[in-house]
Amino acid sequence: MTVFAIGDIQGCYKEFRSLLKKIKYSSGKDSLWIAGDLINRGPNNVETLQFLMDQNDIQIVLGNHDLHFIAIARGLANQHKGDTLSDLLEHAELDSFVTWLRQQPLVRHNSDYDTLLVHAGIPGMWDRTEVLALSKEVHDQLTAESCNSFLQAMYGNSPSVWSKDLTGLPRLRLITNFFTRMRFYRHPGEIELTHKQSLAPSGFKPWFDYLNPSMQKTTILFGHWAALMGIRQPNLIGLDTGCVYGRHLTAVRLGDGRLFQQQAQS
Ligand SMILES: [Mn+2]
Repeated sequence: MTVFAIGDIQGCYKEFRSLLKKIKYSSGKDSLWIAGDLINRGPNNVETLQFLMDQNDIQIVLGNHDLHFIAIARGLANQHKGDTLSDLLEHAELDSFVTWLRQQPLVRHNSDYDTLLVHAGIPGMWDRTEVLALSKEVHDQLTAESCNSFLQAMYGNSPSVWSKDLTGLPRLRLITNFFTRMRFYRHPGEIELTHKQSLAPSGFKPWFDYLNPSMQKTTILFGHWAALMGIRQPNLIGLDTGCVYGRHLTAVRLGDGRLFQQQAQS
């Protein structure tokens, strides 16, 4: 079995299938890890989800676009300018798409490869045990019957400073923002959510400049930040290379770390 980690597909189904051909992915034999933002902004969201849901060995984490889609599908938000979710929202299988996505976590740890898979990043103030516990707090909300109050409250940029004493919806919103939207961070616990490029705003640094000491041997695989163009550092692999913006879709083969890319096709 070979494990391939793939960045933000965002409904770019043609490129996704071309990339799978390029890496000689074999369903039933190989494993796919997908770093979130499976859908939105690209053209073929239905085909993308149907294919992913059909794979035997697949590990998904949720991104901000996936969460946004769940909220829209449950009538709690509207499509934003540039969203392309109508193919899913008007599809007869809408309920099964939403049910499947709601089962997916925000962070996954794999002990065979000592890797963390996350959409945006892992802030430096949390050790691995805390990361998995906090991810589970949000996962428990999403899988609960009463997930609407969380989905309605997850939007927004505040609070921006973490405290163990935060409770309720503000706590869940900040945890979700760290794992699914973060780019810039100020140690020990402040998130910055307005800058999308690669240059840090004053006082902040890219989140991965502050790795928790418990992560020294752990590899973090993440997506979300297309402007980094697939950054590679020891124990850090950025997988989002902006396919939906006309650049590339990227896969990394775990084990030897080899990189494969598919150029955007249209
Ligand atoms: Mn994202």
